[in-house]
Amino acid sequence: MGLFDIFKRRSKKDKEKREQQETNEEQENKKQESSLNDNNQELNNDNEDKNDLNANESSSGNNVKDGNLNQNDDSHLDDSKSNNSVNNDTDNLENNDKGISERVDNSDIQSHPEEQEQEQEQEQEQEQEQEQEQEQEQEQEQEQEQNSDKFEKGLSKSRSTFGEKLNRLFANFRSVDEDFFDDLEDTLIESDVGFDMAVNLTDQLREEVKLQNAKNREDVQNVIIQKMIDIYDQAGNDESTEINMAENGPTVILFVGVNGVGKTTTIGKMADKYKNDGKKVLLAAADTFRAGAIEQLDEWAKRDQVDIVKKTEKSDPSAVVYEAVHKAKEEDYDVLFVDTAGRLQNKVNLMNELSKMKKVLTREIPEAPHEVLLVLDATTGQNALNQAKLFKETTDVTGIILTKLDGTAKGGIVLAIRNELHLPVKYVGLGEKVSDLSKFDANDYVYGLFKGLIK
Ligand SMILES: Nc1nc2c(ncn2[C@@H]2O[C@H](COP(=O)(O)OP(=O)(O)O)[C@@H](O)[C@H]2O)c(=O)[nH]1
Ligand SMILES: [Mg+2]
Repeated sequence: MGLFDIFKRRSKKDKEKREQQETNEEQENKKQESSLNDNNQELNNDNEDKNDLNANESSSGNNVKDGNLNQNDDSHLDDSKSNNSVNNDTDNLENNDKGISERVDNSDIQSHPEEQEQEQEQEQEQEQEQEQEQEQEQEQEQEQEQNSDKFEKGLSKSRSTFGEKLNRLFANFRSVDEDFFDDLEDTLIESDVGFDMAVNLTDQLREEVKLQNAKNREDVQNVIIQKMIDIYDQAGNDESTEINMAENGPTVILFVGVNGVGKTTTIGKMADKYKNDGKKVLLAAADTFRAGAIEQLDEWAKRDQVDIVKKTEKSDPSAVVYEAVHKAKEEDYDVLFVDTAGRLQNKVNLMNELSKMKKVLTREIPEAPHEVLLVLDATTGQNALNQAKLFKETTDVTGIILTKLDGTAKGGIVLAIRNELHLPVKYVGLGEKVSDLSKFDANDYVYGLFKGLIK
């Protein structure tokens, strides 16, 4: 089954879920209304009961039984007083009711006190265990929700604009003519799916629309969305978004990319994640070009409470890497993150610098680096793609980290990366805070982009 079909099913399920939620809410409202009515009735009944009780009490003499009764009454009077949240008559009356039934239970307890106590203790323990389990489950659910909420919020700008643009295009649809395909091409280019892809895609769509003889708006829209998703799906075959971890010894992850894209920030965020997963993390400040860059990574190391290897400004980056990988091996670190400088003024320089670092790494750990993550700033659109091509030519990039997705309306870049670079996006940056980094789920993202358009 193709991705488009999966998305179609998902879209249908989402719709059903929404409708179900709405009916549930309606039912809940109705229930609340009727229980309010019930409560009122109970209130009346209880008042009658209470009157009866009072009548009984006053009519009987001052015997021992009555003494108990009064004591009990006093104690649950105190109970209800101490319970701050009890502030309406209904609740008070219910408490009184409970008091009365407790009193009946008490007489049972007196006949087999030890057995009852044991049973009660066991019950309490079980209840506590159940409560704990429920709390844990709730926490997990909340965490998941928060994560996808953050993802949703961070991406809402991309989604609305990409979706809106396509929507506008379809809304203006008159007929399948050259003007329509010109508009489609413009829309795709504006959304940063990449120039080549925009042109290719439009050509393929022209064919497909003809082939399927789509004429009305809905048919054409469906053909186009399906084709885009299919192309995206095919381009992403055997892409893994997992970070490749070493089987033994330290995993070395090299971060490359031009200045200002967010390498140092991403290392700070990722180090925190791995540290919280119980990993022993080491940072290497191999961007020695500016003192500020070393200080910035040092700040993150302090904040994340992880170790760092650094030297003075302008020292040889490979010397920093050497010291770091040595330390990582000797002292059993799990992960080593290497921050690098992103000077691009000369491709040969860049290539030399990166290959020197790699040589130093492989001498200590033959499989290292286990990942070379290229950091790209999503707000720079087509520019980011050009950078990516250059880095791909100079070094073996294994994955992409796409930052600043919170600040861009150009979500189409994700399609372009997959179609033109054939590199998996592994993480996305959704803000400047330590928690603003999410694992990337490509299908979730693309589903989000097209969600409103799938018919
Ligand atoms: N809004 C936003 N800002 C980011 C993100 N990632 C990094 N930044 C900011 O981008 C700027 C450059 O980041 P930095 O890590 O120094 O880039 P580097 O030169 O590649 O190391 C800093 O101000 C970061 O706070 C992100 O995902 N969203
Ligand atoms: Mg930096």
